[in-house]
Amino acid sequence: MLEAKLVVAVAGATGAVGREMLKTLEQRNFPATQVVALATAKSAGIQIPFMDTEITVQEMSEDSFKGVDLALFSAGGAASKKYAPAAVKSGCVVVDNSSAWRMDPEAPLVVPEVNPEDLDWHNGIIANPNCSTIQMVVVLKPIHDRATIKRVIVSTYQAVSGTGQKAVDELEAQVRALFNAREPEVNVYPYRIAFNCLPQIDVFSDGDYTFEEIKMIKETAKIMGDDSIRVTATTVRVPVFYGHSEAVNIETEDKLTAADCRALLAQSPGIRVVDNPSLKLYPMPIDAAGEDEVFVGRIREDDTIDCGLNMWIVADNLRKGAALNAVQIAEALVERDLVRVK
Ligand code: L14
Repeated sequence: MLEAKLVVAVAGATGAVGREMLKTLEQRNFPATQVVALATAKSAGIQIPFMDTEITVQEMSEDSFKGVDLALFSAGGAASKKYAPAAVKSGCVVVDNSSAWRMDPEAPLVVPEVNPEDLDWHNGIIANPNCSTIQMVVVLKPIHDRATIKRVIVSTYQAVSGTGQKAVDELEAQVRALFNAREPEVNVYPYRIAFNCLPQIDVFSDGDYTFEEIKMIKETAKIMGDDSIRVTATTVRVPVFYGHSEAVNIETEDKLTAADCRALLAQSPGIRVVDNPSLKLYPMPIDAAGEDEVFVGRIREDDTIDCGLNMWIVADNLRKGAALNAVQIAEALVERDLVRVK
């Protein structure tokens, strides 16, 4: 499908998302002639299996991007701020998974099913949205186009893998400790996550909202290209390893019945509708983990307002929520001839 042959770098290659990026490039047969794995000095020398060989992780520096056409970054906000501009200077296009550039007016914030046209005005850095935002806007987009969304109320149930491998390890260790009547260690989150829910993701910010909630609100407006959609959010960490879930209430201008919404979403890109109450079928993180689509179910009309819908949206936060969306952006850049191949 893709003609170009590119030199691709993954910055933050040993992290949970970085590893998923490499896996996704491989699985989707991305047209790379060479893949460079970059990380901090601590991880340099680690071998990562890729295709039928292994690639050796190199320490990232400002010189790492010479000769690289496209870089996928998931090395944290500080590394993105430091190295993405250096990469762009050496002629590289960057798809960045941190929150460093998302609200920068110079950087498009893209979900390919929603706003691929925003790629056209990139200046070298394209931001990959927050995981919870991505899976929500994939579903909001067709509904907005059909019935005009006025307001969204979302509550999230987010997996620990979003925080990284260390949080996956901590949940497992805490469960083991509790089953062995030992005191669980708490390092990653402010409180124990095993058998608990934490109504805090990221730091507290304006108006006592968390930064995760603020990201969902602001990023949705930017991706949808519409400030008139009002969004409010409560983001919650739950003891799930992989897969974020969201309970979403949507108020629209025009009436959309639950049946029409189900039919609309079933034929929209990137969505799998799983919604059959009589068979007890609905999306769950254990089913979405490892999958590419955004799963939607529990679609019902909210009869407390004239035009309202409730639904339940689930996706793999490391795939569509991060690595897959970044690779889909890369594919769209190649298709639109927006990478200057050296
Ligand atoms: O990309 O789950 O803005 O702790 C930061 C918080 C990703 C998820 C981002 C988490 C998020 C992360």
